Amino acid sequence: MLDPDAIRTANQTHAEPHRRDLEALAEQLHRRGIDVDSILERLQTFDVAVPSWALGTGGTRFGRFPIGGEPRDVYEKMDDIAVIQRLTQTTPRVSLHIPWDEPDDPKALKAHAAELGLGFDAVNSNTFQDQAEQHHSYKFGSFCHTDAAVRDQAVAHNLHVIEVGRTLGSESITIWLADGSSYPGQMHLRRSFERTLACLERVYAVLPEGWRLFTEHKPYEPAFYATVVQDWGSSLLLAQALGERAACLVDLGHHLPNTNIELVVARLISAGKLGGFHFNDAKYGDDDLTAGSIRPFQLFLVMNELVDAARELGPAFAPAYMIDQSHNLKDPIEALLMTVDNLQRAYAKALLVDRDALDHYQERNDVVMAEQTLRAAYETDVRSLVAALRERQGGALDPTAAFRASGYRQQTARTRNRAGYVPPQSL
Ligand code: LRH
Ligand code: MN
Repeated sequence: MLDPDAIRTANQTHAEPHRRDLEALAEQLHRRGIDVDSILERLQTFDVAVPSWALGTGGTRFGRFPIGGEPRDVYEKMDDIAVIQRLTQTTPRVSLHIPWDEPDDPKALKAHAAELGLGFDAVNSNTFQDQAEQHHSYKFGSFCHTDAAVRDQAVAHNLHVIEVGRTLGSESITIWLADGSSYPGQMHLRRSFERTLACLERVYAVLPEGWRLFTEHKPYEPAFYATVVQDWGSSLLLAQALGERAACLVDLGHHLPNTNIELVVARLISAGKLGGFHFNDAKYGDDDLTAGSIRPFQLFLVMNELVDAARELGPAFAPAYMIDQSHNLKDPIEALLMTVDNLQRAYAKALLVDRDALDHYQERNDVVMAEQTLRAAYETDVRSLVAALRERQGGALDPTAAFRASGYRQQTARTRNRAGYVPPQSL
């Protein structure tokens, strides 16, 4: 658990400079006809789910550099996510990957999470790796496989994941398929897609009441010639064929260089098929870096499409916001604290866009004024605004400073490396 005084002490240190920064920003926004409290109210609606697979240090095939005090099981991952929620007040849900973080006792995990004030967002299935006890290999795919026995096994796995999710209180499943080929001629491009749709239809047919199914596209890796669900178009074709409770999940790192991702988001919104996000950032491939760390303007432009759509579509517009990152160099908790702050900032800047003015200039093709209107929001330093929201909700003005001051990582490095650890049993 995080030392309860850590936040209060750290906030005291930052109180005066924060007060002055917020005052200056409020005065500036007031001159622009923007009321800080109304922005804070709307910013408070933004929260994001933390992926269970990002609390331990990640790695690449070239190496992994573990840090002391990493969580040893899904219970300790919940403890770490609760620390992030305590500091940011913006991460009340967890997205679980199965079997990577499959609980022996989902009821016990749900109870443990509830004690920590956490719930569950989308569960994620995994038919991209072979598990020890598995009968059929996914080497040549899962839903697209030429062998019906492999497809049956993959469908059964997804139904199992949904069952675990139901017990945890989750209401959606994200299906990312590594399925594809690495050489021309290896795989029939249309039959593989049709087999994939047929398997998704079998999962969709038994989707519990109120559940949603998200299809996640990715251009390549581990397949290096053709990926069955390669792009947003393929994902949209699947979601439209499945039905109204199917939608497309946009992982920001799953786009070829120079793809206009905010345009992809706008298209999926127009189609009524934007299911959710895996937020992260990338410079080259699916780098899974800290969201907003490489292309903060692109992240702002994505948030701009979301705020614009919410203005029109109202509360019914509720994409699932989730993070999907791998932390090879940073302390995973610090990386996630930075991620949440970057996401809140991008969303806050999007809330500052003068949309009536933007509409006015766009409709009159006043290129300069339209661009300046958007940039004015992006160039606004909203750090004190986001900090004020956290403080107002009992969180930290500066989550990283409070986390470091708390000594939480040193404490887990001491306790989690001690032998004889037994995870909590079901009540
Ligand atoms: C695939 C992906 C997918 C997850 C995995 C951890 O690259 O983005 O969302 O299942 O990462
Ligand atoms: Mn993803």
